[in-house]
Amino acid sequence: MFGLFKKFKDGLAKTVSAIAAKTRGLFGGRKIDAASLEELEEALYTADFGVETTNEILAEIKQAYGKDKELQGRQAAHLGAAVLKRVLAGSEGVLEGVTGPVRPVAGAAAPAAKNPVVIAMIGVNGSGKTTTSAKLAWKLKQDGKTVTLAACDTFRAAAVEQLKSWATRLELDIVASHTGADSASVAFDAWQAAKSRGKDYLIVDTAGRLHTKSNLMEELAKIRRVLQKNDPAAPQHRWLVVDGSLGSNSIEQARVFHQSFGLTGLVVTKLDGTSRGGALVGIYRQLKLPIYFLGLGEQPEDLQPFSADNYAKAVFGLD
Ligand SMILES: Nc1nc2c(ncn2[C@@H]2O[C@H](COP(=O)(O)OP(=O)(O)OP(=O)(O)O)[C@@H](O)[C@H]2O)c(=O)[nH]1
Ligand SMILES: [Mg+2]
Repeated sequence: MFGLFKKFKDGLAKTVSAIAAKTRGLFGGRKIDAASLEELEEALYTADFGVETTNEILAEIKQAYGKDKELQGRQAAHLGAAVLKRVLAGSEGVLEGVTGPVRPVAGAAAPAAKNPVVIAMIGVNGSGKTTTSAKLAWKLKQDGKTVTLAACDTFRAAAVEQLKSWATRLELDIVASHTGADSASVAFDAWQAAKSRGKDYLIVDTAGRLHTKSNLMEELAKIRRVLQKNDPAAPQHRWLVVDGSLGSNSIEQARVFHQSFGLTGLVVTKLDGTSRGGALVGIYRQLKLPIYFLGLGEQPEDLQPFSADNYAKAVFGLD
């Protein structure tokens, strides 16, 4: 648990230091006063927590300060973290086998005809889909699961190579075709391969697309329809991979993807590279989609299951 929390703390360091820089060590031991409340408000805006969440955090701390003029910064930090956890209630996506229950007992008869659970990664260009697909496949493998990757970004030259090179590096199973191939038929073939190889998961990496381009959004729908020929339930997971450094600008984009594709969850990437790590709270508030993973760096182990508790504590410098 400690290791996991450290990942959150390190990964959110830029957001945390943006807050610390504005609050002059408030959470390190100062007493609360009118000036520090203003500093905190500004810091929360800067970190992109948004009006609603910022107001709720401040209201809670002001109320406590109204009752106790000796209120310490550290107590305020606990109050702030509690508000975040309350706002984020229900936000933790749990992918079975990664953060929770698991593999049948060795020797027990496995269901012969099980279908792979399909996770489709979708999102705008450069949000982190390919990297997340590879990292997640690696994580599942570490967890004792079997996985096939489907290289369905046949659009951009080098996209297939990018996923293949991750697969080689991390020794992952992959189904790929050539640039320009029909992405839906790659998805179909990959599903068949995953099924015949008895894999637990199929992770489908798709091409980046702008939510405003209807022909490209239609291509996603086609991937889904074709997968459904194999299994009407597929793809069980339809995750929007959101670039966390874009802050709250991602909300509108997420809404459009959700409308046209029926998202089931989110992955927020690149949080290690931004001081706007508060944005995921606004994204969750607006969409109420569970957040499955956070991208907290470029290494495979930097993809971490989302924990509201660790996130809230990291933001307020608690441990
Ligand atoms: N620091 C950091 N970089 C990341 C993270 N996730 C992805 N990246 C980087 O972001 C860049 C884009 O990632 P990709 O996985 O290629 O993004 P994509 O969504 O597949 O891009 P397209 O296929 O072009 O739409 C790469 O340089 C990644 O290494 C993260 O969590 N932290
Ligand atoms: Mg990609």
